[in-house]
Amino acid sequence: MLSSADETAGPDRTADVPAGPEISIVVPTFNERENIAELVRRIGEALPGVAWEVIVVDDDSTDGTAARVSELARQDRRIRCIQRIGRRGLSSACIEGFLSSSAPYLAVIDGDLQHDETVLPDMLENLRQGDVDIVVGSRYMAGGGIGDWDGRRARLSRASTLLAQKTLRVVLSDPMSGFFAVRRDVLHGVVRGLSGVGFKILLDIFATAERPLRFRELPYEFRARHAGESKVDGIVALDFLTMLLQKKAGRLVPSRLIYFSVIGGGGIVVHLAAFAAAFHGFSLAFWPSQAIAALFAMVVNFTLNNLVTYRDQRLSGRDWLRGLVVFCLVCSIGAVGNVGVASYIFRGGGAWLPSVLAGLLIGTVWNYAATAFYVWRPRR
Ligand SMILES: Nc1nc2c(ncn2[C@@H]2O[C@H](COP(=O)(O)OP(=O)(O)OP(=O)(O)O)[C@@H](O)[C@H]2O)c(=O)[nH]1
Ligand SMILES: [Mg+2]
Repeated sequence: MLSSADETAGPDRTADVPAGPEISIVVPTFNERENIAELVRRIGEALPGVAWEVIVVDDDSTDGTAARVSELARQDRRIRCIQRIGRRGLSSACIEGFLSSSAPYLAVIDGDLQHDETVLPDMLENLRQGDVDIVVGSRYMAGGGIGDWDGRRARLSRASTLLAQKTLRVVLSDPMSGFFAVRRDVLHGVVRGLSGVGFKILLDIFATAERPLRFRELPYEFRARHAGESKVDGIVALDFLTMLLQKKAGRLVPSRLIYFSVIGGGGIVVHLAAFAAAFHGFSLAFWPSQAIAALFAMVVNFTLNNLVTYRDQRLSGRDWLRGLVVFCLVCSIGAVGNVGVASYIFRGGGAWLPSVLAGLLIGTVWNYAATAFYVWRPRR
């Protein structure tokens, strides 16, 4: 129980309060429950005498990763967990982990023990020397390696490395590496320009920096995953291409609008196919065929946008159903606006093609803006 003096006093400046950590090691996780204790143990073993902390940024894993981290944190104050609800994304998780740190040095390491934590002391020492901004673990330099990847994965990795090096003119041997340590001021200098999309945070940092970053690469051998499953899928590849595009083209057109429009365009094909099936296949009358086709196209559009365009804030369960209903309502208003604008321009003497295109433009922008607000409003 506090005395009244304790209640009014501020922190006791004379007490022996330990200073903050020298290095924050950010671990992005999604379903890594069985790996995290071993990872923290190995980090501790690799960094004796160093004031480190581990910040796990967990995207609401279904296997109880965050609860496991909290258990560990109750025994060791150098461990903490940021739990993000309704969000996904390795890069954005790293950024949020970095921003929660007050340490002068920041590192990232995967949660599945594939990165070699024994390289961390060397990374830290290089940053302490002060002649580099960032130290990168590389699988593609002498002494490094990609472990037991099969031929297909190895070829894909090589190809994306080459693509990243050529398009963004990054001279790193392994720009796709997810294992690096960076000075705090360097990270804070670029953080507002990061795209934060997908898996490739290192590439994002290099492509965003206004001056060339001074870097050093240290080799490491990529290990086999300790436990759990990989999260790499086709969408990771799509995210990678989006990030390259954003870095080349700037942010004039949001990547979500591009996905939304492409999916919307594909919706016309879906509509025609569904109409043909209903009208010719099931011999329904014209208007029910058209209504079924419109509804079907909207459900497909909603599903694809939820899977791809808004993959970082995917709706599920009851939210999915609610989202679908609102999506259909919003897009119906968009369709009325589309027809109204096109007819107005056409009646006013416009040629048919510009009239139709103007209607499509208005309808798409409305659908995009209104669904972003009413269907996938970010929970931040
Ligand atoms: N917070 C967060 N972490 C993620 C997400 N996706 C992956 N991760 C974590 O990022 C790290 C790398 O993901 P992995 O699936 O192992 O990807 P990888 O190492 O490139 O590929 P594999 O060799 O197949 O394991 C792991 O610690 C994952 O748990 C995500 O959406 N959010
Ligand atoms: Mg992995």
